[in-house]
This record gives sequence, structure tokens and C-alpha cells, in this order.
Amino acid sequence: MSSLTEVANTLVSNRRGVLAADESIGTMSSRLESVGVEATDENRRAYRELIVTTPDLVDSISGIILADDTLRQKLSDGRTFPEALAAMGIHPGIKVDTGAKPLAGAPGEKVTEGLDGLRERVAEYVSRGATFAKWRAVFNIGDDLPSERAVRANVHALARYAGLCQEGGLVPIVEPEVLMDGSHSLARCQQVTRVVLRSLFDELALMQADFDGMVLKPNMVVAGKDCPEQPSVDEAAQTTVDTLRETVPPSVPGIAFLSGGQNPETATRHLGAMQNCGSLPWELTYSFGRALVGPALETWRGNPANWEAAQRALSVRAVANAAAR
Ligand code: 5MM
Repeated sequence: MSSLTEVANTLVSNRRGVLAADESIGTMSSRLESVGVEATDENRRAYRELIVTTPDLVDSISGIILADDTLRQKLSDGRTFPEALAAMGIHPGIKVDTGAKPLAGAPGEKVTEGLDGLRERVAEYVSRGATFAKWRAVFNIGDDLPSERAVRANVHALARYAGLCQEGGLVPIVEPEVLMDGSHSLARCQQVTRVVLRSLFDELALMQADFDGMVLKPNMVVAGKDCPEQPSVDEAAQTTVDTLRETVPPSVPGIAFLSGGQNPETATRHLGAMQNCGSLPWELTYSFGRALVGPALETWRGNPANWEAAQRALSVRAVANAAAR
């Protein structure tokens, strides 16, 4: 087994999942401000320290995705974040995209950038201890969206990212996110997710990415958050699994879902229900951001007196997701 395959398997097995703590500086700043914490480098660092020092996190978390600034910061004890994670038995990961930018000629759609200089950045991240990477593309659902050009531009970038990571020794987490924004139905989300995933795996094959040395991080197939007809948990879970069976090659070791703005309990219930949808060729796990850390951030609010309670709030979500598997 190559070391990429080994890392990919470790990320998704043993009932563990990946924690996404890679909010860009802009996103992290607004999340801190939303709970009354000033958005400074130090507060962003302290919040990430709270996450990674949560007791027993290793029992339910196999890897943590960091942002570039966090990778370069240190814990209070002087260790870098990758050093601290590796010592705990948690893989340090790095978000390598530079964000979703408006796609020329495609109003309302975005293409994720970050390929320029990526070979060199991958080498640097490996030297700083990262073992895996993440790149996220976003797709809006609308009457005529996503357009074919937005799908093709994004899957092309995702596939080139995956190739560069594997060449440089990082396991790529490949994240195509069909957004929950809007009033579209479950069936429409399924249709769009199917198109995106088919196109993605065609492009990954063209770029000769190794399916067994990657992890797919898709959205769950759900109705838009403003859709008046919301499916049951079992229906959304079954539709998600059906869509993945149609599109994801069996050699991919694991699928680690994003939570996409679902409330934490609902995301966990969906994950649990999917485990009862028959035998599957891949592991199904979580790579949640908000659905894991949201309650901890709400509890902490920048007050040192809330530190342990916030860590317990994170623990509750992490343990619940591991149990759902
Ligand atoms: C943690 O947020 C990640 C980075 O977001 P920005 O680059 O937009 O600041 C994001 O990619 C995240 O990894 C995924 O969306 C999964 O997080 P959720 O909250 O959807 O589970």
C-alpha cells in the first residue's frame, strides 16, 4: 500500500472523521465577531488552540484541516500546530485553494483559484508536516445554474489540484460543494450533484489521479434550505447514497461529508442513517466544519472561563458523529 493510500485510509476508517478548521481569515473573522470576539491574529490562534487541545479528540478525529496562517502559528507551549497534532496521532491537513472568485462570463457563479505556484506550496507544506490537503469548489443551484462552464472550470481545477498533491506527497481531499442556498427540491439537488460528481471523476481520470489515494468531500443530497417540502432524514440519506453509488468509483477509500450549514444534530442524523443504506464500497464519514465546532465557538465567546465547557461542546459533537458511524 502506498503511503498516500495509507493516509487516505487512516483519515476515513475506525469510525473517525476529519475536522475542518481551515476557515480563511475573512470567514474566521466574521465567525469570531458573530460571538463578540475581536478578530485578531491572536484570537484566531487561541480558538484553534482550544480545538486541537480538546481532550480525547483523537478517539473521533483522524485529521484536522488547517488554514495557512494556523499552520505557521504556535500553541502556547511553543509547538507548531502540525507538531502538536502529529504527537496526538491526528493528521495535520492544509487548505491549499485561495478561494472561490467570480467566474468570467458566468454571473452568480464562482471558480476556485490557487493552482499557480501550487507545486512549490505543496513542497513547503510537506516540509512543515502536512500529510493531506483540501480544495473546495462551490456550485450554486438556480433555474439555469450551475452552468456547464462553471462545472467544467471547477472540476478541471480540482483534478489538477489532486494531481499536484499526489505528485508532491499529500492526500487530496477533493471537495465539490453543491450549496444548500435556495428553494430547490431534493430531486434537483440530486440531479446537480450527479452531474458535478460525474464530471469530476471524468476529469480526475483524465488527469490520472489515483482514486485510492484521495478522499471525496461532497455535500449530502438535501433540499434547498428554503424549500417548503423538506425530505425525511431517511429519504435524504437514501438519496445521497444512491447518488454516490451512481457516480463514485469503488476504489475511492472514503467519502467524508461537509455539513454545509445543516444544524449539527441533523448532519449527524443524516450520517447515521446512511450507514443503514446497504453495503457500500467506501467508508462514509464526516469532514464537518460548522457542525463540529459551531457549539464550541458559541460556548467559548472568547472568555477563558468558558474554555473547558467549549471543549466539552466540541467533544459532544465529535463523539456523536463517531457513534453515528
Ligand atoms: C471551515 O470552512 C472551510 C473554509 O471556508 P472558507 O475558505 O470559505 O473560509 C470550508 O471549506 C469547509 O471545510 C467546508 O465547507 C465544510 O465545512 P461545513 O461547515 O460546511 O461542514
